Amino acid sequence: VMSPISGTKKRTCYFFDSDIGNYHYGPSHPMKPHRIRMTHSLVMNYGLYKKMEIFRAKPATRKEMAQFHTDEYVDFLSRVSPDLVDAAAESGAAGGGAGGRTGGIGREMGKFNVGDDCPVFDGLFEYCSISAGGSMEGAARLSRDKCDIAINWAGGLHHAKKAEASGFCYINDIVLGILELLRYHPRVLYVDIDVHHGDGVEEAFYTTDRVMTCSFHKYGEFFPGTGDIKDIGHGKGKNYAVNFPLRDGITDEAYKSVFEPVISQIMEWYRPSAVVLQCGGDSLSGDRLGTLNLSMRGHANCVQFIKSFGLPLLLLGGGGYTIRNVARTWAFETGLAAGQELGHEIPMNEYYEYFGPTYHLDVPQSNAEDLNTREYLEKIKTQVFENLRNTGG
Ligand code: TV7
Ligand code: CA
Ligand code: ZN
Repeated sequence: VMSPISGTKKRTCYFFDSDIGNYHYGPSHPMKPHRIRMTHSLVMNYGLYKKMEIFRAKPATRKEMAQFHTDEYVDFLSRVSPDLVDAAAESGAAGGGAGGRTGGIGREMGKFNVGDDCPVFDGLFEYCSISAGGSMEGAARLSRDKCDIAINWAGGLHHAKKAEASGFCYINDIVLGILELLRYHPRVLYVDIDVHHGDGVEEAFYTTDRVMTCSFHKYGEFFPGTGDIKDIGHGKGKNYAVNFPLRDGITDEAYKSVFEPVISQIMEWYRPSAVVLQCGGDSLSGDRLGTLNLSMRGHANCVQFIKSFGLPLLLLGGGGYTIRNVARTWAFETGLAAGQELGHEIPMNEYYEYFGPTYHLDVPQSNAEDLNTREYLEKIKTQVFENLRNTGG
């Protein structure tokens, strides 16, 4: 007997482009698109292709990207290349373009915040097109009722702004996906479990009540520095932005104790007709940049809980810098979406050596101290509830 909500069979569409793993931010850069290819290898070798439809999305065009970004910024991304940057550096134009014979590429890089966190690399624009194409096509298939859950692990690049790159993100595939959903859905809920604040998505919809954004993130001396509990939206959007600031070391149990009640209240009061979940894997225990302490199951519980509401759901990637654990978790979450719990033993696959010495699927919690006291979490939760009550529901 199937339970009416969580047991209902879901039609899952999964987007993957085999080129994605070939893009490199640079040798010491923590962002590794290769982890998406590792995830895909697990997904295939666990046999999940039998449970879902797999697509290679049409790469997003400049025109599609310009539905959110400025033409000028999209143009720049499509033009810039490592060769151009090197040429500018040689002619002395990279620093500010004073003697620029190369069209002031250095000035533009400064203006669009392209440089160290967001470097220019080979194929940058194609990489952006693949990421955004998956989220847009996923959203379109959900809107046309071609599936119940759409997955794009190459998406989730939540820091990108209208005319600026930020925090390893250039094109905001999430905003583009939500804009697609808004063509059919009156209200879209965006939830962000990446350890960083989902600032780009929040900013894009800060003054509208048609999108509610909700980010859980480490707050306090941590990138990007925004996401205070007091930031709740503006104008028509007042009370439609939710921020849950966290301290280091939150565990599965503590995270669940705030995530589930907050999401339940939002569902009850906001009544969205579609949901986008950014599943950044840097909230996992042992992440190279993150400082939280979620196990794979603690992270995946968020996916399971959101799925249980039975709304059209777009699942996206995001951060995640201990790549073996990101691949494990996103594969497991793909299984949850497709209705198959993956077994404990990692199956043989092209990247098997990454998963040693255990060759097990789980990402365990550590014994790190949890600086989120029960009182602290209760206080933040109560304040979030008070803000929500003002939405008039
Ligand atoms: C969604 N943290 C993105 C998260 C973006 C975080 C940052 C780095 C970093 C960049 C590197 C690098 C790094 C070991 C880590 C204030 C700065 C400090 C650049 C060197 N190693 C997501 C962005 C964050 C780049 N940025 O949410 C090249 O860490 O803190 C900052 C800003 C200025 C710039 N410098 C770092 O997960 C996808 N960057 C090594 C090489
Ligand atoms: Ca977040
Ligand atoms: Zn992050």
